[in-house]
Amino acid sequence: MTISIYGDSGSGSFRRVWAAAKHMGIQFEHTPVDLLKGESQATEFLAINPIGRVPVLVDGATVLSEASAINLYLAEKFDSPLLPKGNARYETLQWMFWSAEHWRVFSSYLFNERIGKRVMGVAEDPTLVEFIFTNIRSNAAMLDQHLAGKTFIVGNQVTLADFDVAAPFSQMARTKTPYDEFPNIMAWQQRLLDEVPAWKETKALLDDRMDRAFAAFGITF
Ligand SMILES: N[C@@H](CCC(=O)N[C@@H](CS)C(=O)NCC(=O)O)C(=O)O
Repeated sequence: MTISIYGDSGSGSFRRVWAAAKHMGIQFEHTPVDLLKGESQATEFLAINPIGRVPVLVDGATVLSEASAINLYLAEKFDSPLLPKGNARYETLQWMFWSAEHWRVFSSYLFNERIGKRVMGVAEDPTLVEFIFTNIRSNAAMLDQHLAGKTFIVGNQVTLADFDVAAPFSQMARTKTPYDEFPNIMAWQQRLLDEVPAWKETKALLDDRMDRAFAAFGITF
């Protein structure tokens, strides 16, 4: 039975699953959902995922949303080292939870403020952007320290934590987030691009999708 993953190739959340599934060598079908055409809110899509967001995985009777949950499902199903055994598993989960609650959340708000509002022709709120940047910088300072002398987030092997924590880099060129103030973070991000072909490949596809889609609105970055 073919695994289907629903998503828009411009979505950083979809990219987490897309890249992890490719990295694990899983055969799957990509079912496109065009977010800019509002397809995530269409009745047919809401019937699959009432939350109205991508990615969504359909594997027979299993229907899952939330990229981290999908990645955990796939890593367990295919017994992938992306979800290590022993204490490293709980460290991986620790960073995935941290990423959701304290890290990616600010990049999502920033994307809405900087890009979403631009599409709607509304000015960004500088106070809100300042608040977001303050939070990103304080979290990035801690992450930068954690990464000093380390190859990846957990130990010296790629795990699902790397995909979850690296996700905000998907939109960095467009949101102009100041991750470049943090040398260990930048070195780790480059290492992921150099050593994880699926991360590099999905970056190129995501950038292409975003650049073309926004050019249609007369927006360049
Ligand atoms: N917490 C979710 C976030 C999913 C999400 O926000 N997806 C966005 C694209 S990156 C989406 O589908 N937005 C469509 C909408 O809000 O209608 C996850 O990690 O999968």
